[in-house]
Amino acid sequence: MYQDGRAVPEERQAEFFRLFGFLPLPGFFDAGEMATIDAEYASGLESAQQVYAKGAFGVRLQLTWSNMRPETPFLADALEYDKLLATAERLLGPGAVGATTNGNVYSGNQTEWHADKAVPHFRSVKFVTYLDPVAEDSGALRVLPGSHRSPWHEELRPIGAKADLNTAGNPDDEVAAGARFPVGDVPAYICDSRPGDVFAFDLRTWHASWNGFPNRRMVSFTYFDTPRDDVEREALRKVAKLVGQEGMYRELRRQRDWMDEGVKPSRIPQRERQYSAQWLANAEGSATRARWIDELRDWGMIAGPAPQAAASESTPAKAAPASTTAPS
Ligand SMILES: O=C(O)CCC(=O)C(=O)O
Repeated sequence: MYQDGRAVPEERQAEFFRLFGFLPLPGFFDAGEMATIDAEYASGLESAQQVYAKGAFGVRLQLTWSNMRPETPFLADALEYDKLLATAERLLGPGAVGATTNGNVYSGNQTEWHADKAVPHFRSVKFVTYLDPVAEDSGALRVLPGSHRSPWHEELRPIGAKADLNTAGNPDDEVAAGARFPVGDVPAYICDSRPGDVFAFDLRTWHASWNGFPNRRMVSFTYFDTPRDDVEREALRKVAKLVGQEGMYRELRRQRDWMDEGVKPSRIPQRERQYSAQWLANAEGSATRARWIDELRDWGMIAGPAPQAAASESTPAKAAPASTTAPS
């Protein structure tokens, strides 16, 4: 399937993704790519830890950071990487827009059932790759096939632990207990994974993990589909608004966590943004990225100054201050 370094998922697989809301892509990254991803993951985490308080891993003992940073050049450009982009376009359509490239570390022993986004008519794909082997009883992703589709998506709310799916990270709304169904009681597809395997899922698909180990490492790449009509455009704007709101909650948590560690507010490092000035500057003049930046700006994912203005700001490498929200 992945010959000559190019991913060519067949139409049958795209149909599977549309029907079931996820798609296994075994052996997607080769050993060389995984070595690069591993090394950049370490650099990204090291930088992120200078911005996020040590030990303060937020919801689900999870830390997520943007890889649109100079220390992680492969991951920063990965959304334009042939293999990933071709796969995203096959699953969504030729207008797929690269939205986020993130690093994630999980140290809790479970991730409760949730969907990353609950907005109807929002079409997207997130690719995740775990850097360590994970299985059913050791933190493998599990997904509920078909749960990206309404009304099944909405009917599944009782399996989630959160009162409101879109408030993850709000320090005042951590309903971590109280799901009616423990993670393992919900019948699911288990995404057993070895390094190099990738799983694609729609951000509306319900997913979870069980019995994970400390420092479970994962990187993710997310694309949004270009809206085909006003309803889809409105859905995207709503998603962007929610991402902004989640970013605000995450920032509040971050400040609280540093202060819990005894750090004075004036000493708290500048927060990270998803879109670094460097990524927005698009120094190589990629027409694809330029189009994405325009779209992301139009939807409200990128706020603030235009790319040229952002690029000319002097930018401390570790705290990319260009614009918009924290990683999702
Ligand atoms: O690996 C996990 O525990 C959960 C992953 C997840 O929730 C996500 O990728 O959105």
